[in-house]
Amino acid sequence: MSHREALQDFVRTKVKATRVVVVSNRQPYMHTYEGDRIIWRRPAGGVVVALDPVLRVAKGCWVAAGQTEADRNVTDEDGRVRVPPEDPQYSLRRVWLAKEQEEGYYNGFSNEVLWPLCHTAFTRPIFRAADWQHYQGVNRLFADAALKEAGPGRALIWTQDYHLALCPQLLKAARPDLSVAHFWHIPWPNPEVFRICPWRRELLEGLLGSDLLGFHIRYHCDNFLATVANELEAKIITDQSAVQYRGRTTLVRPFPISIDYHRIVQDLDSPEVVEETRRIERLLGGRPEFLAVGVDRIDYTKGIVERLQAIDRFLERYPRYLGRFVYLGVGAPSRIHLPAYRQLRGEIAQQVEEINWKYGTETWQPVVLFDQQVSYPRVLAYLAMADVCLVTALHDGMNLVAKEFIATQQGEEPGVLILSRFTGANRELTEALPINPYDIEGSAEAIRQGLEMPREERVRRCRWLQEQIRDHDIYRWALEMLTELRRVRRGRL
Ligand code: GDG
Repeated sequence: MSHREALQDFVRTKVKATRVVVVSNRQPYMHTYEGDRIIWRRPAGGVVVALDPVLRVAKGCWVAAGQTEADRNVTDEDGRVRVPPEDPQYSLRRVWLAKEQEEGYYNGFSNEVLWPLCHTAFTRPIFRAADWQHYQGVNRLFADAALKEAGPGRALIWTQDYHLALCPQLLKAARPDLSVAHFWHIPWPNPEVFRICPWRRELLEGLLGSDLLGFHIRYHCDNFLATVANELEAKIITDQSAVQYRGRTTLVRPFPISIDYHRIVQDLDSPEVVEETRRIERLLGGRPEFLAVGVDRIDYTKGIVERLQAIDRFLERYPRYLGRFVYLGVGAPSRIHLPAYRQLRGEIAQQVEEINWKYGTETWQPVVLFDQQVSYPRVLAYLAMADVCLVTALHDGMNLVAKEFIATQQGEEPGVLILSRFTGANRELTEALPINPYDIEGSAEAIRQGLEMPREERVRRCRWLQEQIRDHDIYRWALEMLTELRRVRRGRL
């Protein structure tokens, strides 16, 4: 039985008497206008891939923020619409946020406080009392919508990420009988860092409303437990990795998130990916002799500046690659309203220009950068073509691109993954070439080593990594979380 079937089987047999509600900031389906016609799409992302099949089987509900006018126009007066639109199986309940709520809760508190606070990337959080007020208010909105959807009987509410840290506690306070799980998709910092947050106690208490709290790796769990020990009068049960606080117990466990490995392998042969591959080759004027690829949201945690510095150093140190090596970078712009992100985009553009000016010729540019969102088939095409994939994050909860790259390397000449030690993925993907992205010389050397690695070694490492990811795919992640939740709830899910 595949992990996907095992997950569906678990939901069908073990969760059958329970209403399942998933809560996340980002919605699994989005509607938009194309002319006067309403079309829909499924935003890319691991969580949607894993939880959509759970809800399809459970016939549950997903609560998320609506975004567009079309989103509003397809929903009923409670904000509900049946999805997937082509074959309705469960409801999506959209929560509507006013402009200033979005500004304070999303841009402000989530992305200018929690994001920099939890990533060691040396960007200072900006604490504003007004953003905190909005964060609290919006978390209440999500929790209220989830409670309505839970109905009066047995229910499991699965909340996601750093946008919704207060939800678990709000849910439990209203309904102590609910099963509540929360997954935190980014790192958890050490207590020294977290203690600068003026609202640290409230955030911790919010998360401790969960029965089960998941992080990607053990290290983040340990940091969380140490933070709780420092900040709250709570009992830490170390051997069970649990916290007892105000008469409740929260289990804290690692669940490394992953990808839909089989689907990626299958999609590689689709006409869309084949067409995109041709298009990219045309754009580059043929396939370069040595191709390095990077795919990221443009974010200061992804180490894009450091990656470009390493490429510069690599070309300086190994001039034999001049005219033969190309770095193709795809950077989807994100959080563009925030000054730190606008500044980063400018910095990257300038760096690319300098490198191309320094080494480029009339017929060859070493760096080609697309700073726009591209389609999923295009991402697969880029990754599949690469001789090396550069994942240089300064700090990353997991990093799915690393896993996606490995899944795309199905041919007889697999490429090499260069992977930052500061990603969660580094713990599992031990046959990648590890780097410290701050060490520019070391990264430049890793690029050379990756490009010159003998075929036999590339094949051995890649097949090992593929087996690892195939065995630990996104469905297993969801199944393990549900199984653990059922265990802590003593079978009462
Ligand atoms: C957070 C945590 C954790 C990127 N550009 C395009 C595009 N992508 C896709 C990638 C990948 C996803 O977006 C990015 O996932 P990552 O895991 O690499 O990074 P974050 O967005 O920071 O995600 C992270 C993750 O949550 C899950 O828990 O791993 O640590 O920070 O799937 O392929 N997809 C498309 N066009 C693009 O231009 N279609």
